[in-house]
Amino acid sequence: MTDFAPRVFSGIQPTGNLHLGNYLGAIKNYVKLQDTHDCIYCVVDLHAITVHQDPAALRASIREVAAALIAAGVDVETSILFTQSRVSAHAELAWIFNCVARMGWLNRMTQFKDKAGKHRERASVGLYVYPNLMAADILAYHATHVPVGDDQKQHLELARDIAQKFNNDFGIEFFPIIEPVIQAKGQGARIMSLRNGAAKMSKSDPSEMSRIHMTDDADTIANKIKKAKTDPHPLPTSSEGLEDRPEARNLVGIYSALTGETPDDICMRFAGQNFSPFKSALTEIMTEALAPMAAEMNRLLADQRYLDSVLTRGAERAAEKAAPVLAEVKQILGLG
Ligand code: AQP
Repeated sequence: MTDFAPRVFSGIQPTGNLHLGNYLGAIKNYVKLQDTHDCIYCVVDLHAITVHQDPAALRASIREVAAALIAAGVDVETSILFTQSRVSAHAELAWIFNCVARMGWLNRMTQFKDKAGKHRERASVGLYVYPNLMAADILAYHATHVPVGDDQKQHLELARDIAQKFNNDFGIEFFPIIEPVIQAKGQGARIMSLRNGAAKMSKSDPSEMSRIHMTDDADTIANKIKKAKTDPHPLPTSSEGLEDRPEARNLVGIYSALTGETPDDICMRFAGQNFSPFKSALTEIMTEALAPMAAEMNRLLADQRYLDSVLTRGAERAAEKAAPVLAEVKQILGLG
């Protein structure tokens, strides 16, 4: 088996409303992985347009994602931060992968079913083939590790299938087999809505009370946590007691992801009490974690020229890395 140099790639859609789930599920890992890996982070605007976007809002959201990543600790000198549509290798390789992936594979993607819902016939073709573009994003850089939330696991398995089929079809070991990097279960892998413990915290939830935004101030965080759905029972003595209590489990999971304490230790500390003291403590640690990032994000957002220059330089560096991979793919296929 060929040894591929470890390299991280991950992307975030500029669709507004960046939230605590994006931070704890993905961005926190982006920062950590920089210590050990060569990292490439991408604002995936071509993914965003699989559903209609207002052009001005999209432009603003691209800068918002860049500001969030820098504020969270992505170092734009060592890591690469750029916008997907500025590097044409993504779209070119995605077309090639449209010809590698099988219809049956895409038909199994649960995110397409969830997002298209009852209106499948009216969904864009882009939304359907979105996982092929995601595979291209990663494999254009021969990336080996992909930090994502648990919801992206199925798409990463598809990217592995595409890499494997391409390698098998041409009898070579050209693409690496990707490893997902996902937070521990119950500690950030899947943060749920504050209003419904069965639904993922999501940018597109119509209720702002369902999510904590990365830019929420202390009062807004306090209000959202105070109103977060719970149940009438006291907190249990161990995490086993959270099993059939999705809202309580979610809040303990958020606490755990923010502090690094285990859910068992957290339960033990608040055991037998109602949610009020726990919610106060959670509000405090959440504000402590998010406030400095929000302040830095706002500072960066006021300096659009700086953000645009980071993204332009990032695109140049990314294009340099993707070009030889795409050229080799074309050679392998017999194109040109
Ligand atoms: N609730 C979540 N818990 C943990 N991780 C999450 N991620 C998203 N939601 C959660 C992770 O954040 C990264 C960026 O996600 P994205 O913006 O590219 O797309 P998404 O998964 O579609 O995000 P949303 O918020 O759920 O948007 P909508 O509402 O449009 O579907 C990814 O690594 C994702 O796993």
